[in-house]
Amino acid sequence: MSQRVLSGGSDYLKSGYAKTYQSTAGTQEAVDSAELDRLHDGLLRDGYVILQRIVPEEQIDRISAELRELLPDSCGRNGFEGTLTQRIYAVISKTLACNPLVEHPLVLGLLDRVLAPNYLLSQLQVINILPGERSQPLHHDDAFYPVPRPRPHYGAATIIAMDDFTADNGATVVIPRSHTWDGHAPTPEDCAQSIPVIMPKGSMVLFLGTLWHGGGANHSTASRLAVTAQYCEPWVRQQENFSLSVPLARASECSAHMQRMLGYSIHPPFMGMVNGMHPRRLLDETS
Ligand SMILES: O=C(O)CCC(=O)C(=O)O
Repeated sequence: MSQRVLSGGSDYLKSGYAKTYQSTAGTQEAVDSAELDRLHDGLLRDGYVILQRIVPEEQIDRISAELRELLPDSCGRNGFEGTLTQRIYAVISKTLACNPLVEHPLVLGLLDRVLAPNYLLSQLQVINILPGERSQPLHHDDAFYPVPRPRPHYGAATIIAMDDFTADNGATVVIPRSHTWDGHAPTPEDCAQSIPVIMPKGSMVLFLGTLWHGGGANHSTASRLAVTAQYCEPWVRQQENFSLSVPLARASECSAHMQRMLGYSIHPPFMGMVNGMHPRRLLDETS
């Protein structure tokens, strides 16, 4: 009896269900490819890159005003979330104000280069570090995928400054080039190499999931507001369960890029399918 074997190059493995619903991955507004090359080189070299003032100040102020209204009265539940840090979770179910930050063309352009097509949003949070907060334990974001380092990143993240990030108000701290490390945790000598990401509001830092970083201590008298979006490869589990946290009607209000990153997309041939079909069908059925 002759057995048939699925070939690695078969069209089935590449296209999956993407006939009616062609992927919109990589179709965002064009960005200057020379600028992308420069940023991409820096990202691969240092593990992070700062995108200076990429969101206009008026837009940041408008979004911040809305987010400040949504901040909870309570702070984090442990030293990692920060006992003097307010966090908004399930952001998309509460407001769409952060979506333009999540799908900024320059961010998607860079993610297109460091993650596979149809990468996903892994989580979206708002983080407000209050005066007196201690520094957050250093960590790397994809540490919960139990695959030993050194290894490629399984995700990437942005932290968007909604206030100026200064040396003393809780600016994110990074250890440059730590994305290439093996599995060791930062030593005191490594920690001495950490630097705060000082940037004006409207800027963001984009880093790979293997880069050691953390929220800084806030020694100032004002709070530090940030939006952070984490993205992941299309074949790992998202941290936020968007299928449950974002109702279909809400997802229908989002752009095609956001819908794709929330999970209305397929990683060929069929990761993400619903009832054997492309998940975008559900959005059509609700409209
Ligand atoms: O708030 C920050 O600057 C970093 C936060 C962070 O890395 C986290 O909560 O995982």
